[in-house]
Amino acid sequence: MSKIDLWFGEQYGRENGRYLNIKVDNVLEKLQTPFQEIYVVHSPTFGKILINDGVVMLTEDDEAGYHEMIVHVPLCSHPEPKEVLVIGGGDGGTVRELLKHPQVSKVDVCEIDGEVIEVCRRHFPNLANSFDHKKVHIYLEDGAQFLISRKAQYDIIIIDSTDPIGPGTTLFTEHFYQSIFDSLKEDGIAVSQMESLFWHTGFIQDMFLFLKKIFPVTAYYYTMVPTYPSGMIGFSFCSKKYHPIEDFRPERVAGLSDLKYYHADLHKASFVLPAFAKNDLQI
Ligand code: SPD
Repeated sequence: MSKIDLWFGEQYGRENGRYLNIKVDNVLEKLQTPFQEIYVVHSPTFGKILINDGVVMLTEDDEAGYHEMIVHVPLCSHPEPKEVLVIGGGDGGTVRELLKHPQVSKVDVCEIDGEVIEVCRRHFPNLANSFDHKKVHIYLEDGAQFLISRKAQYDIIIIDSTDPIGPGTTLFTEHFYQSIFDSLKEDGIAVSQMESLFWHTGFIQDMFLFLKKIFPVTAYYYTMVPTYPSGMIGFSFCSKKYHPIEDFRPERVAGLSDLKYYHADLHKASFVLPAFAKNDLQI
């Protein structure tokens, strides 16, 4: 038994000294790609963990709450979600959930860092095996560049990105969301990870100032992920036509297999915000 205690702590300047410590019993892989530093470690509590540039991307134990909610909420709000684009999502968790919807005929994945996909194939086959499905097409490109030549092509776009720091910052700009709008069909829906209601309130408010200018329907919903900052993470729901509650199709949920987190009541409940957010954020 080692006398050395190894702990990982996510240090993230904007959070003013708060961070979660996770006990680690094995470092399984470390590599530096042209885009980021990637670690895969093992935790006795959370199983394998993917860490990009010091930020927890997923753990085996709690990834379902994130991937099920970033996928099933928009897909169960759209009458015919056939053609889907994922920007980021190199671990495969979002694609795994998309493939549970029989209506989906094509999944394009635009991931800037192909090494993420390879690392996840080695360590997270439960997620990354989804890339082998015949409906899935992988493009190793910058998301903003990829959108330029794809106008009005997608029913759903999911931005499964890292945090708005470093290279990720371009995925949280007004210009980028205008491109997302242009690449959606006339009734398309876009969903993106949108940080913590508790720790990033100013950031979320700033984002919604321009999201509301671009999209006729906008909303914020959230999920619980114990290993993300503050234990939760939210999503922006941006739509050209469909409303996430009024157009929700609960009958779809019964057809989804192996759900750990998402269900029909939770779909609706996830849009109900605490008083401080409802009153102050005006989102
Ligand atoms: N603060 C961490 C946010 C990470 C969001 N993306 C995770 C990618 C999982 N597919």
